[in-house]
Amino acid sequence: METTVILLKPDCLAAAKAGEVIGRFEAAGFVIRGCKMMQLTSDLLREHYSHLLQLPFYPEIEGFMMSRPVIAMAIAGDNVIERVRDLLGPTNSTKAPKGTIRGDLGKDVMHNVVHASDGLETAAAELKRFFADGELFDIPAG
Ligand code: IDP
Ligand code: MG
Repeated sequence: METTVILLKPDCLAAAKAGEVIGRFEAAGFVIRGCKMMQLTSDLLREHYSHLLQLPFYPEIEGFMMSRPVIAMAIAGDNVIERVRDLLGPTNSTKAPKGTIRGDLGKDVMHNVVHASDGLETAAAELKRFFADGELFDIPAG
């Protein structure tokens, strides 16, 4: 059983779509192991998006991600990392098929509603980055 890290981004909360997005994860059978609201900081984002730091639009991404608090979640299930990425669709919302979260709710490549871990190693690193011991629970499905 894998666990992945989700961030409901500022555009998701601004559009009052948190419930819809969480509902899609619950409908897919995933179990919520952790959930909290947080104001992201520049330091945390520079670590989280270290693969984008050199890009000219990095400051815009940081500004967007700090523009209001986000909801961080840890959700678990079989193959959840890949399956959640499939539910999201590609990074660019304008290229995401209808029926995916980004295709239905996203605006463009930056305003794309949800972050999700992209592999086993990043999921492990992100769990440590966003959740302290005691903030993650082992909850049986069903
Ligand atoms: P991902 O969120 O689909 O894993 P990443 O390449 O890891 O995509 O990029 C992280 C976030 O940075 C994206 O979700 C998006 O918000 C933003 N981003 C990525 N590429 C661009 C771009 O070309 N222009 C503006 N923002 C971008
Ligand atoms: Mg990514």
